[in-house]
Amino acid sequence: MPGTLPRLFGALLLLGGAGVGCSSGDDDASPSQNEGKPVHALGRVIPAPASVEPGGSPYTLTNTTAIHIDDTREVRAIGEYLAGVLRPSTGYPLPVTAESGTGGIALRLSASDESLGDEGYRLESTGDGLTLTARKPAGLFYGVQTLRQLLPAAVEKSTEQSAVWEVPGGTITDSPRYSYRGGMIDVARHFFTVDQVKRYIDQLALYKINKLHLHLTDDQGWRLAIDSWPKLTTVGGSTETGGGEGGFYTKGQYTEIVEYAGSRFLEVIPEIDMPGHTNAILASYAELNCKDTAPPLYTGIDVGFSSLCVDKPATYDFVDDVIREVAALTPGKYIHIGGDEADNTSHDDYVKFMDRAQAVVLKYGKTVMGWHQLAGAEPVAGAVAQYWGYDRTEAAERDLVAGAAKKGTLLVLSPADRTYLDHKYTSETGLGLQWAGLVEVDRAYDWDPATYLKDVGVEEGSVLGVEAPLWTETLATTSDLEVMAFPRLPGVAERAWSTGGEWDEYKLRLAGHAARWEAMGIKFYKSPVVPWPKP
Ligand code: IFG
Repeated sequence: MPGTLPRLFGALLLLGGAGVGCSSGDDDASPSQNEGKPVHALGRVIPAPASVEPGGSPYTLTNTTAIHIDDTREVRAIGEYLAGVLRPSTGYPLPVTAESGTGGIALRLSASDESLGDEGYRLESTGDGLTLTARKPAGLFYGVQTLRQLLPAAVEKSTEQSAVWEVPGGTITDSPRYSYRGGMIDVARHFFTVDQVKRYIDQLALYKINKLHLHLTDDQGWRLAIDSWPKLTTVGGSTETGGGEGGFYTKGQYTEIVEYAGSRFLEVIPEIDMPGHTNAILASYAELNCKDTAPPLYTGIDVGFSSLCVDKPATYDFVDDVIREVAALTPGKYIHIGGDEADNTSHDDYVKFMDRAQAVVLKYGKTVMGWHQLAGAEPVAGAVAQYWGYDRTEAAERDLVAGAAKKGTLLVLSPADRTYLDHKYTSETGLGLQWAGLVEVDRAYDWDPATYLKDVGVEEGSVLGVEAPLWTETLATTSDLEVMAFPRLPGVAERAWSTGGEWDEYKLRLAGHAARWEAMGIKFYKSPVVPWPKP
């Protein structure tokens, strides 16, 4: 799947092509050949931009640089966000001003270039100033993420650094391949606080991810307060895998996550996993069990043993109450109803349940999302199925998904042996699972969402996007999350944003990001397959 442009710039990076937007005085060979000094070439951004035209003089930030904005709330917020990144490390005042002025950094909205779409942007860097132009605020936000990566990694430090704050000269014109670019965090197996989720949101935003799928409920825990069923959290939220204290979000805290994600242009997609993965529900309310007896809370890591009682009317009162309250808290388009591993629910019961659960989601004005087992029921029009198969998934299961796609169900691709960030890199990796095999950094990158299910007849048009799930059976801390997400997350984000791209070129860009993660205090796995700069 040859991506001409990134590969071209990879080669130039290696050859040190003069004027390839490398800032003056910097060695522009690949990181592994330039003693690890960062290479500021326009072509080193992740995800790879659609079009990169290096040339002209670099733009250098100084203590007189201002951030010029259109005088709207959204653009001002993006200007302040950018200043928030630049001020601590440069020590410059970097005023954000709606007053007209030349030079400096300009953030402009303009409807003139249709080709930029809702999330695209143009970045123009010249000796006289740097201009970011977009049709929508999201595009400006993504342009800011690119701008960050064009500055020295030290810009990510939270203390003043002495560096030449230079952006290579040239123009980047960029927009995403897929509109659905997701990261999932499983806060059910292990609970993660609002601040821990916010930190992950910031990391997802660095790589232009625009969906945060929150896996809020599972056998081991229920993590969102529901007024009409309070024991879901007081009982169901009281523990977690391994027997820890668990936890849950109040409605206010969930709203805080939603709003923070929104300020980074991520839409939150809450998942209420049903009818399987429901032990926390059943342990909280005896009356929701077929035999009116509640099972004990569960702190292990088995799957597939629990099922809601499909024939009980109370079950549907529960589903209606929960979806109603979650929908009221969720400004986004989707509610994810899970549907995976309902091994203790008969096929007929599964279909019956998913019919009724989907109808409730529609009743409250949301779009249905579910794991791809939804294809075995009757996906409603507009439903999105999240595919989590892998190389050993049986043809019959893949055919089922392809059948649903042919009838209009859109797919979000999360192949477990490529995008499951909870999987071990190698057999030496202490954390993580490996039921789908080992997922080294190159394996997480080396696949093409457009053709991944082509062999069962899934057309490119059926693919809505890509998502990287981070399951937490074995992950309990922020550093656990980060060492599994980095360095694989950027590669999945590139599969979601960019077209093409080959490992041998990408790995050079990826290697250059180590200095950024170090500057941000992000713990990452120094995989031997990546040519990290020499210390
Ligand atoms: N499969 C389960 C998850 C989690 C995962 C861990 C899905 C859709 C294995 N379901 O992935 O709950 O246990 O890798």
